[in-house]
Amino acid sequence: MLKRIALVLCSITATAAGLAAEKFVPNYDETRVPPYTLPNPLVCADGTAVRDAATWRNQRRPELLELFSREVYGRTPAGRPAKMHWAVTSTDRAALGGKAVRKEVTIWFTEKKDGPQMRLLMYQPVRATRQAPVPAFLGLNFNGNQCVSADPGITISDRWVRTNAAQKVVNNRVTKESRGLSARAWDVETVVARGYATATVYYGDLCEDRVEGFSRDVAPLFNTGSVEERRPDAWGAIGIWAWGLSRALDYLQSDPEIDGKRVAVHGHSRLGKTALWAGAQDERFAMVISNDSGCGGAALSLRRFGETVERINVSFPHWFAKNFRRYNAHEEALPVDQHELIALAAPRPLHVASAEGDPWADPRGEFLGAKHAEPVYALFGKKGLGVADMPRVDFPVLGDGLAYHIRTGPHAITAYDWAQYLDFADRMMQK
Ligand code: GTR
Repeated sequence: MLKRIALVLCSITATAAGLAAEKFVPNYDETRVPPYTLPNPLVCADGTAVRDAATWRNQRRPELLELFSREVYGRTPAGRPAKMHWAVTSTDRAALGGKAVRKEVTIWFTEKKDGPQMRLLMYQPVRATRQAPVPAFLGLNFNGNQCVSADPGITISDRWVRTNAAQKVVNNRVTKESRGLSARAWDVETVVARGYATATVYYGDLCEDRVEGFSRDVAPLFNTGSVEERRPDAWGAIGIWAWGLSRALDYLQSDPEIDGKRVAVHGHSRLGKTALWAGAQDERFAMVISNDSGCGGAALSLRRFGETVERINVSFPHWFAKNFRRYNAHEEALPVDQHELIALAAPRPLHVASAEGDPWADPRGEFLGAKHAEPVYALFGKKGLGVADMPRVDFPVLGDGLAYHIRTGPHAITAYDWAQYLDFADRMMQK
């Protein structure tokens, strides 16, 4: 009997989830965006108006961080584990045909060499030295470090990878043919030629991008529990990935050839959401870049355009805190919206990018996310974007503290996007 009830319950839950997904029709019509009032980043919970940078820093910023931690991404454990350590496992001073230095570093999160760990891959200009350390870009990758360049010297990931025929992933393992398959999205040679190092880690080293990921690597290290059984404010995979970015920064700040005070964190799509959350929490990041991050990233949730809170929580139950599900189809109850996530980077430079062919990520919502962060940048004497409305496609706005562009083409990160990030970084980080 009990078994039968359990079976019936199971099938009801499965049907409910199926129905929720099925009935979801994304809105792509601007005239059907519901009226909304954004939460004001400049009013504290006790009603205090934020009129200066000190009140922002001491009162409002911590409040917003707490709300994003508790209600959206889940709580991040503080600092680095006591026994975390690393080793540079290979260095090639004549990589990419002599144009770059390649390093591989393993970062172990405990004292155990067979415990949770991540592998960082880095290219830096040959001219980077202890005397003249270079700024760097840091981002997670989707398919293993070997995807970012065809360089045969990169160690191939042996980790679980989402099956993706285009990326030559077979049975959740990458093949040798996956070398360099995302090279266009990383543009390593251009970044290095422009005088920056570029560092990356496979996000699956931290938490596999699936519900089962919570049973290995970083999640158990902090007794997170399973996706469904964790505390309502426990972190989700985005939180874990963002934590990994901070641990990668720990290493970069120790590398004498890198200027650890000038490291930009970037990411595409779900990893763009991750970069924003990492940059919001960890003020050591000097610049933040969100490429097509969409819902739960730079796009305003209240617009319900393209992907919505409900849709993302149903499709990816492991990405956010369980608390975030309370706002499924109830965005109006959210105590924060994503412009406040962007504002948490202030006064550090932050660049939001969209693609015209990516309505799912709500380009206008991403623009407005940056636009409505301007009042916080103003507290620091920065103009922000400095434009009243969304710029035309392929007309980037590199402003004062904030930048935005929308380019032609699909959901992706391209050489065009990199060109804008590099120009903005030159202005903001090379001064
Ligand atoms: C989609 C998801 C988006 C975005 C994207 C990606 O399926 O709905 O939120 O993160 O994946 O990461 O490529």
